[in-house]
Amino acid sequence: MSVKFAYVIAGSEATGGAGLQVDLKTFQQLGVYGIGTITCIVSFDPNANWGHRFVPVEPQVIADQFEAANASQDLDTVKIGMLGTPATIEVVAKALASKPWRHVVLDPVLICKGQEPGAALDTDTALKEKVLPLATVVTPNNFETKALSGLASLATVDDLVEAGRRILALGPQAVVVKGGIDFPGPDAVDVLVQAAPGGGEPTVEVYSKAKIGQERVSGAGCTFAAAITAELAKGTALPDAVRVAKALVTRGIEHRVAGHTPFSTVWQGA
Ligand code: PXL
Repeated sequence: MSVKFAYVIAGSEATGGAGLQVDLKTFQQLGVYGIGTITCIVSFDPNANWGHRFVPVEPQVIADQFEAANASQDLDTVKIGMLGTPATIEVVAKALASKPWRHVVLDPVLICKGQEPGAALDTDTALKEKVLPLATVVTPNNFETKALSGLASLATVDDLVEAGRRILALGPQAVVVKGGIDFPGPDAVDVLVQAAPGGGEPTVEVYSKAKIGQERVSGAGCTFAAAITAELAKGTALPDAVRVAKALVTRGIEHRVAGHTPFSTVWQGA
């Protein structure tokens, strides 16, 4: 049996509960060989309310990692996680455009606590213009969905679908809108909106599972997008990849791990 590879370009998160560490754990859990490129280093500060300390990796060092990773294996499935600065987005967009991909899964991590609001806006604009159009799948959370779609309220499944259609118009081939904990009602609802191959009406699929608790669990979004990436790397069709990812995240939240942090984190090994 031949080994399947999944590649991730994302930030390191020092407690191991989010970012690249979680992506690689998820890849392993789903039986694919993970290769990662680090874009930035986030070290929460236990002496400052666990706020983000953020250090970007030099653009040339990101380009070097990309070169090493892609020379070592024929990678065709990549997840993009936290990028963090316009300079990072520039180098990653250029690297992505340098070769064809079967799948580019974009987790559009927009706001990171601890970043300057002005810098964050530049970063959001650059992500929207330079990386979003390269994505075959984008997985915005509730907040990111509002930011990308311009919809102020996500109160119904129809709102999630409409937001997905609007984000589709920005260039990706498919959108998984995650309602998450902020979506009204007892269920965690995700909606897959996929462009039709011939340019007709987009297809829509709704995934719903009962919410587990009312607290945000760190690493859930990273795990979800990484699981979709791992499944796509294995050749699973997107609607089934989303189903597998949702089941894995649900199980990971049920078996979440507490620490000295104010939030618990997903356990990929459940
Ligand atoms: O969960 C979003 C996220 C992604 N990537 C990195 C992070 C975080 C949140 O803390 O630190 C590196």
